[in-house]
Amino acid sequence: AGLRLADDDRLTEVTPENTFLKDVIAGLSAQPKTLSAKYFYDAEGSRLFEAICDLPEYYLTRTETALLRRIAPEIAARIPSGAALVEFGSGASTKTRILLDAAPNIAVYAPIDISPSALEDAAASLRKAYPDLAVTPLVDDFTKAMRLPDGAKGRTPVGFFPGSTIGNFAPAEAEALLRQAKALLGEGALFIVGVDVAKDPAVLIPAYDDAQGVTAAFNRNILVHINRELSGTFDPAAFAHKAVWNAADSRIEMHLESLRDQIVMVGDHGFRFAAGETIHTENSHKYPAEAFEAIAARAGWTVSQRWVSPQPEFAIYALTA
Ligand code: AVJ
Repeated sequence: AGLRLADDDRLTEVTPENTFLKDVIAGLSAQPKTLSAKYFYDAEGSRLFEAICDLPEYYLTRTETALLRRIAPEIAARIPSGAALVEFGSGASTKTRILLDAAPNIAVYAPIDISPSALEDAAASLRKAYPDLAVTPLVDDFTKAMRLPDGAKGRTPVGFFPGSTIGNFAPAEAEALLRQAKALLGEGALFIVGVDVAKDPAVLIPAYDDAQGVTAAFNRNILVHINRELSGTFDPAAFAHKAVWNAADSRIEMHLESLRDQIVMVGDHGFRFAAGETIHTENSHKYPAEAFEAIAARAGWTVSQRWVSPQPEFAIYALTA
């Protein structure tokens, strides 16, 4: 259900639009109002996210990239020849190239992403840069993907889940996701997971509230996405971007705060906002190493190795099933 399958170049759009609508109606009917972070990633949202990755304040991407470059030979040594690299939430597939360069014995690259445009662009540029690599993308919500992309069949799958994307999920959801990934990748599989580490809020807050306002535009773009796809009437300028550190839950939260009393339509559903009322749009959980390792263990994985960058700390884990 809801699978959007890739053929050779164009990815066909068979999104269950009503899932998006149902989720938005439910989220805006809840108290407090909430929207799922996965709906940031239309074409513009994917583009804005790539711009975030280059911001001076957003240490995550450059820190993880530097760490991955350093440890890539160690990871490559554990990847069997002819393996299929399966990436969850692959976006522009930039970090993937580090693994592909270090492990030319990877035969298949099977990325899963919710954004057809991002996946198409990434697949095209990877096919060009790695002519011997089979690239078999799958457009899907990776939390719902019940099967591996076609190209991974009959190959040893190696999972790759970088970027601290897992931080978008609450600990119990992260555990369920890791358990599902284990079922998908199978017994004996290697799973490489990148996770941001809890640190001083003075470092965290600017990473999610940058001086140029790119993150603010990314946050508001979820409203533009709703307007376009679900006939919404949001005025994005009537919502302020907020990034807050929730110490009790060890997470950065993003919210959109209504700047006035207003009523917004989504299709034929109306939603009332009081001035100051917020929509909770994202959680980015940050884990001390022991906390993440406990979750991975509960999900049935063995933590076989952990690498942590110098400050600002970012962790990459090698899990084995
Ligand atoms: C892609 C989920 C890892 O939480 O840091 C970046 C998304 N949100 N700036 C993150 C994001 C605001 C990002 N993840």
